Amino acid sequence: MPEILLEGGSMIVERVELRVIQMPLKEPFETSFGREHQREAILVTVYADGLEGWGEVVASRDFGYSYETTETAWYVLRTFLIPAVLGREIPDVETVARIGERLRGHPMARAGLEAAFWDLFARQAGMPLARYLGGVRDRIPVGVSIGLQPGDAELLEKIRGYLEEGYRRIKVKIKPGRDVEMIAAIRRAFPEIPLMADANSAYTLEDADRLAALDEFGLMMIEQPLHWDDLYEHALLQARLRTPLCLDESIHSVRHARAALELGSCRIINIKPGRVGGLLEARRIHDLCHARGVPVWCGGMLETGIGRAANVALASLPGFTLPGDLSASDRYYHEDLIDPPFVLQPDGTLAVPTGPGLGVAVDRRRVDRVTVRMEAFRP
Ligand code: OSB
Ligand code: MG
Repeated sequence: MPEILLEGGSMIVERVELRVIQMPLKEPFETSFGREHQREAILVTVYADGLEGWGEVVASRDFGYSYETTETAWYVLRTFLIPAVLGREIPDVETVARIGERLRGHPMARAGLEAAFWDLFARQAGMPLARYLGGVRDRIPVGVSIGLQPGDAELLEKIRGYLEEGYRRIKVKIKPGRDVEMIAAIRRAFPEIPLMADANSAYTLEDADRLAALDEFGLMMIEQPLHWDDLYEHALLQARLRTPLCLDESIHSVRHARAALELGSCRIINIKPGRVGGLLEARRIHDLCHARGVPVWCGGMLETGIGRAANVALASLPGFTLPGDLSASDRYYHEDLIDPPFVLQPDGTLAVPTGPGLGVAVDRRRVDRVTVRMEAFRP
């Protein structure tokens, strides 16, 4: 009997592991919705076809950015998603995405599982994930997202440090009371730098005049000023601003993206695979925007190197024309989970890994050290 080769990437899922990890951040990260001292996340490992694939679930311990938390994602993964793939023959990533779509929500849980399959299928094909996705870049221009600081002096100091390291654009967090005067102070110190502000839904339409006062500072964009699932009021606001709006929280799918562009809710989109249910939907949003000439960039959720590697691969697609929130490993963590870590290149870029799949080696000893909960699933 000739050996039966499973062609076209089909694979049978032999085992899945979930781990909750807790990674101490080098410094706390504060936004308008809260302050994080350590990054809690779930790592998903899928074993199939003699290979392993890794994905990161970017939900946090607390809600705030979205309704998903580590606990809700763990529940959804172990109760619905893992049983749907375990022991089954999976022909392609689209199948995993379709299973996830039946949930009508919980995008971060779905995206973490889907990412592990992207890693697996790209490895099986012997290709770097970036190329497997259709990426064209080998270096990704990156920026840095700076959390709210105790005062302007601390913020200016941080900005100076990151610019010296070579970051290509600076994003600062704003909220009522820490906006116009703070941005004015930044512009006095750094008149020319590519600068943007992210409000994480801290404002309402009643603040439109205050937000319009930001027009004079030449910001690249204002990210997500209004309610986290709103498109209509952002359209009303955009009509009153010269500065482009960029949506983050409000874009959950390619349908939302299309609606936002048709309504004029934004002129730029921040794409995060976790927020939209996975890399497949992220790529659909990219394709839509690319076809319409709308710039996109890859957002971040303080990922470890595992989630970062997937984001870097995504950002290698041709429409990612703006620097992403994809900073080097040492901007977040003393020690990343991958070896080697992501390092900022002298030209302000991250190099796209060239090995198969995510193209980064997961350091299992480090993963073990930060794991606080683990469960393995077999058929
Ligand atoms: O709104 O983009 C955001 C981090 C956690 C949750 C939401 C956001 C962020 C960031 C940091 O801005 C991006 C990064 O460097 O990973
Ligand atoms: Mg944001």
